[in-house]
Amino acid sequence: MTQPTTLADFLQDAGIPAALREGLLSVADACRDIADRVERAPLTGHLGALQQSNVQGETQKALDVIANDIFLDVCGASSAFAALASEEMEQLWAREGRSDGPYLLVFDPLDGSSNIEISAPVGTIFSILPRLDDRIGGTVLEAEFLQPGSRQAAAGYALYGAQTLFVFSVGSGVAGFTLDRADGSWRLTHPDMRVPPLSAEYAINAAHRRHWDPGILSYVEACEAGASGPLGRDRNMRWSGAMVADVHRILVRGGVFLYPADRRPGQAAGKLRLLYECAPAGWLIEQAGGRASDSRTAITAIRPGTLHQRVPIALGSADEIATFETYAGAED
Ligand code: AHM
Ligand code: MG
Repeated sequence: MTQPTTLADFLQDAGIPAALREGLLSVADACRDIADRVERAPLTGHLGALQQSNVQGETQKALDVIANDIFLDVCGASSAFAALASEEMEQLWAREGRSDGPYLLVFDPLDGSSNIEISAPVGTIFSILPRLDDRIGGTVLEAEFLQPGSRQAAAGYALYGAQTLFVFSVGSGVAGFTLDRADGSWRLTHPDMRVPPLSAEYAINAAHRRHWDPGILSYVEACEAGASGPLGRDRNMRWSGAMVADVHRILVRGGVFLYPADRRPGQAAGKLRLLYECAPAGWLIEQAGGRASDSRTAITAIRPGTLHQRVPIALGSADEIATFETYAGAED
């Protein structure tokens, strides 16, 4: 059997700017290194939590910090990027003398890291944003990162699961590559990924049901009612604990993923972060024919006010998100 196309060849043929190609290859290199560290974590003593928190007040795992450091080493050295920002760093990070990079990189280095010690899937999410021409060469300002998802030059994720995958878009569809451990190459295995329009699967952490607003509750009750309810179809629920794994399932098998706002302290805008979790995931789903919404507005239309802003999110098959909005968007 002929070997599938490599990531480098795919990017060469895609006709995208050389700097974007270089930036994407550096992200893929970082993800390959992270995959190795995730796989070897039980052998290297890196399964557990550290005695420290990140800017969100969440306990950091050893691998959260290791994965973040890999991004700084690998992508921080790429001439594509003038500065980086991540879930694990309170402020942006810029390497001295690299302000001429035309792009900014934002990322969640290890999404779903509570899955690490149970050997369940974890992932990396990233987004590449353009700098304005008249800013290139100047000191990077935080305000430059605060762009709506519709402005992304590229976005994607790596999934460290049964296989290691690298899935991304440069604004013309979504393609997925599998890591070939034999030679370390990424090979095109999922060309032109499209969200299937029909699916019977929904994903929400229903342990928080008592804190939901009425619109969320009535949508989930409609899902639970199955064929005899208003949505007219029996459903299954799936919740992986890592958004990357849920987004990947939706790209392959359809369905919806919900992380709504709720009435718990600190959850008034949900849990997930706009800039480096929801905007890239939402843009990918749109690129694959689906939709992502905060229940009224497209996720990719929302301009972040801060680096670590949270946003409620529903993403998945376009028709199902439209149905969800009729329940959740009509609540006040
Ligand atoms: P993290 O970036 O700190 O890992 O948090 C994000 C994760 C998502 O991957 C996942 O969908 C969600 O948090 C799970 O939250 P919960 O523990 O409320 O089920
Ligand atoms: Mg994380």
